[in-house]
Amino acid sequence: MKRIGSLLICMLVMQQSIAQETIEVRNDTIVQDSIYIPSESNLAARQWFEDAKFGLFIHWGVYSILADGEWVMQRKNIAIDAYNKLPSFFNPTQYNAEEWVLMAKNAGMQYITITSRHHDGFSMFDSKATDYNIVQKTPYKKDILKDLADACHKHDIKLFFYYSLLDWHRDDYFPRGKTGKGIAGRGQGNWSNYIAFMKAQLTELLTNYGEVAGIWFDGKWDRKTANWHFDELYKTIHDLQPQCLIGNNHHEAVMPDEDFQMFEKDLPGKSTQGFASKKEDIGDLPKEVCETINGSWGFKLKDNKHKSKKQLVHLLVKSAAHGSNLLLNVGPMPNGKIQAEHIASLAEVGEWLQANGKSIYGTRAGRIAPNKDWVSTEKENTIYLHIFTKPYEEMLIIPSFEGRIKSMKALGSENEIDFQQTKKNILIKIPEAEQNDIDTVLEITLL
Ligand code: FHN
Repeated sequence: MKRIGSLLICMLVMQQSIAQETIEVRNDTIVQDSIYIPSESNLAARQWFEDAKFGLFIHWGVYSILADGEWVMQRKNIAIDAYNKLPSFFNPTQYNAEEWVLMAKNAGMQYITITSRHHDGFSMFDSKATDYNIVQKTPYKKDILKDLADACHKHDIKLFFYYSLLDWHRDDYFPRGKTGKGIAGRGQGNWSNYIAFMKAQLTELLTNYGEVAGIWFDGKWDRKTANWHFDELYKTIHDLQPQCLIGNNHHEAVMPDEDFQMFEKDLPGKSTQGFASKKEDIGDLPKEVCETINGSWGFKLKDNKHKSKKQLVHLLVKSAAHGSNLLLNVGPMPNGKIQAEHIASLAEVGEWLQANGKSIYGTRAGRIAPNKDWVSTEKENTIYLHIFTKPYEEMLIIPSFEGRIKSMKALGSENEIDFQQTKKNILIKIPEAEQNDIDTVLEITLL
C-alpha cells in the first residue's frame, strides 16, 4: 500500500513537471510561471543557426538622411518636433530588396537581421500600433520589411528582426532611461501602455512577414532594472512562431526564455568594449558576435574605417573558432543603396568562403586553443587550423594537442604536409607554396 502511495506521488510530481509550471512565493503572492521548453522546431532552428555561421546585419532608418549614425538624435539632442520632419525626406527609391539579399548570399551569408525599429522609435514597417512608420510618414509609403521578407524567402535566406526596447520618441517610454535626456519634447506617458505597444508590434512582425527566424532585442541596458515583462514579450513571440529564435543584447547572462546569446564588437568572454557579457555570463546557447564593416552601425558619411578583406576574414574565422556566428553590419544610405566599398568587401569575403567555407560552416570551436597567431574550428573528425601569421617559424609547434593525427593538408590542396606528433605537441612544416597571406587553413584529419 505504502509503495502504491509513493508511486502515485511520483506520478503526480512527474505530471506537474510535464505541465511545465512552477509555483513560487514572491512578496507573499503566489506566482505561477510557465517554464519555457523550446519546441522541436526551435531546437532545430538553434542547430541551423549554429551551423550557419555568417549573417548580414542591417541598420537602416530615417537617421540615414543625416549621414551621422543611428544615435544622431541623442548625440545632437534633436528635439522631437525637429526629428519628426526627417521621415518626410525619406524616399529610398533605389532600394531593391532582392539586390541586398543576393549580395548577402554571394558573400556566403545565411541570414539577414534588419532593424525594424531603432532607438529613434521610427518603425520601418507598416504598423497599426503607431502611425510613426514608413508607410504613413514617408513619401516612399512602402513597407521595406515586406519586400525584404519576400526576397529572403525566395532566395532561402533567413530573416531576423532587430527590435529596440528603448524608444526616444514615444511618450509611453516612461520612466525614461539613461539616454536621450537632452531630447526636448519627450512626454510622460505610461509604461504599461508601452509594453502593450511592443506586444502589438511584435505580433505584427510575427504575423505579417511569413516565417521569421528570430527577434533581436536591444536597449534593455537603458533601463537596467525596469520590469520589461520579458516573459510576456517572449511568450507572444514563441506562441506565434515557436521556431523563432529570441536573442537580447542586454550584455548580461542569458535569461530563461532566450534562444541565443550575442556579443557586441567582442568575441565571447573578451569584454574589451566594456559592454560585452563577462566571462562567467557565457552560457551554452548558440552565440553570435556582431561587428560593423566600418566603424558605424547606421550610415555615416565621414566614416572611412572600412575593414579590409583580411580583417573581415579574420573576424569570421575567430568568431567561428570561439563557437560563434558573425553578424556583420552595413548601414545603407538614404537612397536605398549600400556603399560600393562594402559591396566590394562582402564579395571578397564570399570569394574566400567559396574556397574555405568547409572550415567554417557547420563547425564548432576547435580543440587547439586560440592565440594571436592561430585559431581552430572542427567538425566530426577534422580539425581546421587557421594560421594568420606569415612567414612562419621553421617549424610551427602546436602545444598540448589531444588526439591522433592521420593526415594533414592545406585546405584545397592534394599535397600532404610534413608533421610530427610527439606525446604532447605537433610540429608542422608548411611549405612556402601552401602558405596564404590571409589565412593558411590546415585540414587535420584524425584517426
Ligand atoms: O545602441 C545600439 C547601437 O545603435 C547598435 O544597434 C548596436 C548593435 O549591437 N547595439 C546597441 C548598443 O549596444
